[in-house]
Amino acid sequence: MEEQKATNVVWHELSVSQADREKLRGHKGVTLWFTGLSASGKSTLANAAASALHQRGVGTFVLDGDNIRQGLNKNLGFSPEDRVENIRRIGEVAKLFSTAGIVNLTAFISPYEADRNTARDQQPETFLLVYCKADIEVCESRDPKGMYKKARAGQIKDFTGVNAPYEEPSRPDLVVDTGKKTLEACVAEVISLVERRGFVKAAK
Ligand code: ADX
Repeated sequence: MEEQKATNVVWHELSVSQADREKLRGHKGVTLWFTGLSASGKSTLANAAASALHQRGVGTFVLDGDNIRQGLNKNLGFSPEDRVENIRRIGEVAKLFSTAGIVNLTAFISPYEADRNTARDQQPETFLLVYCKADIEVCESRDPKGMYKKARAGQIKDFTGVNAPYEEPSRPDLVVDTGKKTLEACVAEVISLVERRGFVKAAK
């Protein structure tokens, strides 16, 4: 965890509480943290699940690695230290969204178990880890951005799965077989998880 640099800062209680916001919306805020290799289907699944929930009147927001790395985290690369900071910041942003009463879906490789645990510790009651499990061969055959090809050719260093590690989650809340199952089946599993855990009411 980052050290606290600023001194003389005092926490302000907000006048509208998380419970107030959740009552207004009719559902709770939660982070669905998708982890998995590049091209395992994290963004696709997060977006499809967000669309399905949105259609039911649930407030959603997708935080996506490739997008966040062009804004908030544009000063970070892919060294182990930068990936740690990437995930720490996203964890804090995700927590803000949960506090705001939004179902937020994060799509980051987040290759390190310790960092995912940090993100969970930032909001233990409102954090669900979804492992998008797809073999590297499947991800590599998809290769939508041509990244694996470049990495194999030595043009990208520290590329997850090729020359940088991916640590499989030891205690995910859900494992989705995004390598073999259809998108619809994967979405249904994600929706079922948020319903089962009581964040969103089951569809009538
Ligand atoms: S994370 O490891 O820090 O969680 P993040 O999800 O933000 O990664 O970014 C991954 C995306 O950045 C990939 O989908 C890919 O398009 C791109 N990328 C560029 N270089 C790399 C690299 N060395 N390793 C992994 N992904 C990379």
